[in-house]
Amino acid sequence: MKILVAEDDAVSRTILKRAVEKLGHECLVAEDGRSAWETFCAQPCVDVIISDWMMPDVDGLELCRMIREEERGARGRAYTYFIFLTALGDRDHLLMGLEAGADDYLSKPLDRDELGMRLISADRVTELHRKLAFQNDELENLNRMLFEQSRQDPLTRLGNRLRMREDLEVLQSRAERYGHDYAVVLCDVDFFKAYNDRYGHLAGDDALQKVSQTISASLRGGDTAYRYGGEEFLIVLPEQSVEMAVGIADRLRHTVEDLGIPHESNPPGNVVTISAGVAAFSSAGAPDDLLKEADAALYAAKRAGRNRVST
Ligand code: GH3
Ligand code: MG
Ligand code: MG
Ligand code: MG
Ligand code: MG
Repeated sequence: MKILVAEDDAVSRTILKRAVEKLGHECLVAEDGRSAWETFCAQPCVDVIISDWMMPDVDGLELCRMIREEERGARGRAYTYFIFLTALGDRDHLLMGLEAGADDYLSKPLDRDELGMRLISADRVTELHRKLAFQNDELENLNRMLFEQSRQDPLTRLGNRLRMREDLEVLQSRAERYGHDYAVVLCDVDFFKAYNDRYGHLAGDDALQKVSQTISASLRGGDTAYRYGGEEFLIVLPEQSVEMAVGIADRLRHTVEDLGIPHESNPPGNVVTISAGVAAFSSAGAPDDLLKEADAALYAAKRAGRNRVST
């Protein structure tokens, strides 16, 4: 273990350091509370602090409180086992020390066997803390992973409806509060049922991946595509008017068509195409109203012959 000894008395300090090193530990020393604190802060990890009580400036009690405070605040700081040095008959100090967050105490004058045993128990406790911290990290990683997975569509790797909802809520409140408008484009692959019937479901999956990749690759930084449903994608365009969104949607429509994925039942070009409906934020509506509007526009695009953009 890495052990920091804080002791203002030079003789006691040397004796303690020798004893600690003889037990096979690494020993850092500080001649008062302040320099102990500085050493502690400069080290990524100190397993044990053995601290005298009476020291000039920052005493042992204050040092102990500072350490515990630091552990509560700083993320990733490992637990430091704190042992007070107490002179015989120092019961009140001992109680105050334990209350301040000390784990254990050592009585003065130093008993080497006692020191050895106290450090064994320190090792047990710090080991437990390390394991707990490790498991906590693992749990946090798992949580992050689950959070991401629950918001991502596995086939296209686009955000799913849940992520879309959350993002739209944020955009909506920004639009309402600060007047940052946004537009949405609802895209739908044309005659996709027929595509599956003709080429098979796996080829259908493949086409959806290609279309979604092409769409997200064609978007600018702030714009986002989501998988809205089966063969439907929603594109969210912050700070865009309807007119600009129509321009973007039409460009996307062309890009998908240019992929040239054969689709015999989609005349006249006989390649996979999309239709799109565009709607923009209006101060009156909620995200749902906007989606309804985009859906109605999409329906109009389908009725007008597909492979086109409507508002
Ligand atoms: P329209 O031009 O009017 O949109 O016609 P459509 O055939 O595309 O519309 P419809 O809603 O009738 O059919 C959608 C099809 O999309 C049906 C469904 O099997 C297919 N689909 C939805 N999700 C997936 C998927 O993840 N993989 C595959 N392969 N097909 C899917
Ligand atoms: Mg002292
Ligand atoms: Mg160990
Ligand atoms: Mg559809
Ligand atoms: Mg369709």
